[in-house]
Amino acid sequence: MQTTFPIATASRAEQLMQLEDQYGAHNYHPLPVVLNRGEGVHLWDVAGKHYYDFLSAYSAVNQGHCHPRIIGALTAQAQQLTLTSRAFFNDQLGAAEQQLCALFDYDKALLMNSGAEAVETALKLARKWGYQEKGIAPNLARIIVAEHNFHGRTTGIISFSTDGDSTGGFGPFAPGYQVVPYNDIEALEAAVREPHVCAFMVEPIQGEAGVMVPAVGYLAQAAAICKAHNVLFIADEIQTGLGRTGKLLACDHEAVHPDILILGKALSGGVLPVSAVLAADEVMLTIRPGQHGSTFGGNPLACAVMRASLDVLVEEKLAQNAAKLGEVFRARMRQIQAQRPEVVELVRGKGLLNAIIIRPHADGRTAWDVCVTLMERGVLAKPTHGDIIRFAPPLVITEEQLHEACDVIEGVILEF
Ligand code: IF1
Repeated sequence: MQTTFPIATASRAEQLMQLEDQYGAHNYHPLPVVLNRGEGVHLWDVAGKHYYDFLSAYSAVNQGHCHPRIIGALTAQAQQLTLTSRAFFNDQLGAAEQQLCALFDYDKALLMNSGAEAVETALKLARKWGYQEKGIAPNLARIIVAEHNFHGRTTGIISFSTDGDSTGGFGPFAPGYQVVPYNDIEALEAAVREPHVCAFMVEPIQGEAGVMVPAVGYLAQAAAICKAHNVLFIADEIQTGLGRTGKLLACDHEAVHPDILILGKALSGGVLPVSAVLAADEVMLTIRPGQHGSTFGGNPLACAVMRASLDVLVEEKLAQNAAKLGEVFRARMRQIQAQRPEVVELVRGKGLLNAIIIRPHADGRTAWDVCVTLMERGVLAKPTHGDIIRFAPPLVITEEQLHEACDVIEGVILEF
């Protein structure tokens, strides 16, 4: 037996980061913080230091970390039954599907796991509908998507990505997609006229692109144009849904009812990968037994967790809190921008999905450096595209906590 005596006094955090670096694939570049506990809006690192979470695992923990009611549902169901496969019925799935359909006003729900799987499911449904209902000739169906989209990482989905990092070195790509500029109604109208088009898929606010909020009316007009041309309107609300933007769905801001709705992330309160696709019978029933599925999709554990997660969203009025505190947050950020316009170029967002654009400092420091200083002062946020910082705390945050975090952000930016 070999006993090791550490000579260098690397901290536990440094050792853990080194371990990931050595044994994990290098497909991420995290901020140097090692977390081991979460509760509501709070996170703690391995040294016990406290942080406010302003990323919420990319909006998967809208209900806050380790929500007692969701963890209660998880542990109770985990001791009862976790997975049966869809070869058999289970006593959790039907009620979970019913709750989804009632809450979002659809005929049917199809449960998957990751967001990307739900997107793939929606694309398959749209094609099937295109051939069976719209009468598109075999293998010619086309799906319109928006420039700068982010819908996931599968080879199918990256086939219509316009981001070089997502696509570079991963070809060949699947045909059948057409990219139009985001927030451009004329371009969409020209594209959907083509008779082989079965669907238009869009993020109501583009998350990865940097929280791009389209013009008021874009979603409603896009949905109307799709309807006029017998094209399905697919909303990817994986990131924007479930209260994040101040309504249950971002589409609700424009009273749009997508033909296919895609949900993920906060559907489980960040506890398990749970995603769902919702549609009317006319669309959903085009897929027959054996034509699509998943080993874990709709498992009893996921269903129990999802039901508790939806209950928490509704009963704790998290969308309302996001709407109210989003206004407070943007007002604070605009005050900071007014004081330091040479640092903060722009503030944008809806509800508690917001971003600020940081002008790079003459000495070369960027949004990354702002995030590192924020981290040192106890606020965790993620830089993206070099100059954008996304701020998206759990929706359970209180006004007092929000102001406390804004004070930190203000201090860091005023000193930048
Ligand atoms: C990563 C961003 C967020 C999504 C929308 C589908 C998916 C996502 C609108 C796929 C996932 C993620 C995945 C994560 C980073 C992330 C992200 F920075 F890319 F934009 F959230 F802000 N549709 N978004 O946002 O869902 O399969 O991951 O469950 O590193 O890939 P998934």
